Amino acid sequence: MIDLKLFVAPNTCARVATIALEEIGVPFETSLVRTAANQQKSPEFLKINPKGKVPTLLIDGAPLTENVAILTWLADTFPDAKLLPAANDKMESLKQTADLAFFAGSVHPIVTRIAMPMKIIADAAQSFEIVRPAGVKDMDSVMKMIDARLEAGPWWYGEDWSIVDAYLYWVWARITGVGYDGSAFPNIQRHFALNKERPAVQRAMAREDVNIEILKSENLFMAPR
Ligand SMILES: N[C@@H](CCC(=O)N[C@@H](CS)C(=O)NCC(=O)O)C(=O)O
Repeated sequence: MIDLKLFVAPNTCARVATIALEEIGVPFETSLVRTAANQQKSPEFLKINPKGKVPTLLIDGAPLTENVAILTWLADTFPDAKLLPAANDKMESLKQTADLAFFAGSVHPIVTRIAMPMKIIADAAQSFEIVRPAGVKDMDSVMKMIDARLEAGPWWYGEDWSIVDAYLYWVWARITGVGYDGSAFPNIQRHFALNKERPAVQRAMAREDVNIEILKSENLFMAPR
């Protein structure tokens, strides 16, 4: 059996890979990275992932980084879990990669501007007054497009759930968790509610809750704001 260890931190995009692993149902361990203590930039962690980011997946001790790569590897290695629809040809497969890359490369940076604006401008007042509203404006256009795509629904690819849906679940939770007004996007709201009902999503969230309690007990929990 493959030994799988996922480096995670609560509320981060590591949730997407955690959901993927829970959907697969394979045994795996999560290792909590204390971002408030900058553990992701510690020499020990940088030896594993020089980019200093979660998620990082150790596969039999060898690290794989980047959500797109981790999710694609999981989908390919555990096809029975149907993390992505079966692709009939290379082009179909590339379009799925494009969907994952869209969330990782285009949507995630806007999430950062909304949920962690102080990463863009350190000055707290300026980050909340300038960076966040600009992020919200850009996110509105993205969500308009996604809401239209989900009109037929219920999932990104129609009838069958995929890991792209977990990506959207994380994005939506992260931005609405800091006050993003999602009322104009009923299809995404419905999508989010459906995701919350999935046992794998609930198990992933339970893992996060355990880690949140650990961080609170160490005074290292940064509540979304
Ligand atoms: N491109 C990476 C982005 C990973 C990333 O930005 N992770 C964030 C959490 S959402 C992180 O580790 N932040 C810690 C830091 O930047 O110090 C991916 O898609 O996996």
